[in-house]
Amino acid sequence: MELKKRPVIFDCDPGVDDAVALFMMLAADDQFDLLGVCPVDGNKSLWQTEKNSCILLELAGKTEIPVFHGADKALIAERRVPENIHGATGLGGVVLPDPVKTVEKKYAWDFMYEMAKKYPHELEILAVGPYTNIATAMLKYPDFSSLVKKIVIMGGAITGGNQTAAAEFNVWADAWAARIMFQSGIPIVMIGLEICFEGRISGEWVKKIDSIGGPVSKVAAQLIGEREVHSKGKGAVLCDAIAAAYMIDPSIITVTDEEYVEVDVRGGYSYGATVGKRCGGMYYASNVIPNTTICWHLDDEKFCQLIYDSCKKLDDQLQ
Ligand SMILES: [Ca+2]
Repeated sequence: MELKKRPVIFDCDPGVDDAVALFMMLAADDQFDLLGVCPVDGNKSLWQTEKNSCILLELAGKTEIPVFHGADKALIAERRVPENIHGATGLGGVVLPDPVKTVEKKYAWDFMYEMAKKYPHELEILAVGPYTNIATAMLKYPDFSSLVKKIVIMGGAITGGNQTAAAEFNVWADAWAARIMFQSGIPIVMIGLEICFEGRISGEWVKKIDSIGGPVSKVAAQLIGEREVHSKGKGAVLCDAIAAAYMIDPSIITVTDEEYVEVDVRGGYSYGATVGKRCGGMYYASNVIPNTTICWHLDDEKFCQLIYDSCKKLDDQLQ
């Protein structure tokens, strides 16, 4: 008997690491029913993240998966422009043809709500860009949060940010949206910056992925390889791919804890910081209910193997 697949939406801003995360989710088609891709303004402008989503789905031969029209700016704040670490197009130095595939007319938040109603208490969201689409669904549809099973995010940082000293990019880019999401009551699994810097992809792994030889593997190897070259031998960091890895095989994550996370939206130096309160245990707050599972450590070898296997599977499917 075929096991029931987990319904999931991929919310993203591709983005080099978003691209690899998407490949991983597409390859896990025995486990997931990937209902749709919801790009958002983030690493690049919305039109570019939408275009990149279509390009990547075409490359992987998964054009049947719809892409929905997302938010082109943050909920309240001015658009916050990121550092240019994903290259001019968001996909590093990778050059691919313009897509034939087009974006659906439906908005991402309306699609998310429809799917939450269709799969009550089953729908999972993997969110690896700013959380504007998700927060919009929460604001527009008051019962949305009660219907979603879980949100796995790449975002946040407990011990210091990357965009600012306090804030990680995805949260900083739309801190109000992040705050609404963390306070929604939906269980959140957080792949924060701390674990991202643990997941390192070496030059050896890049060569192995490249040697698979298919179109997906070649692109993945180039995307990861460009990061690896600049890592001074430490290995490429690919944050969003760790969030996808958690979805596919949570055993890759070796240490977690439960915390109550709040987002600072007051402005000033700590704007966009995710402040965690540890729950349970002797020295931790005992009177707060955790809203977030924070992932702290991972099995790096298993993580790299999963990226390799995912690329290989997609290329095998293309043959
Ligand atoms: Ca991203």
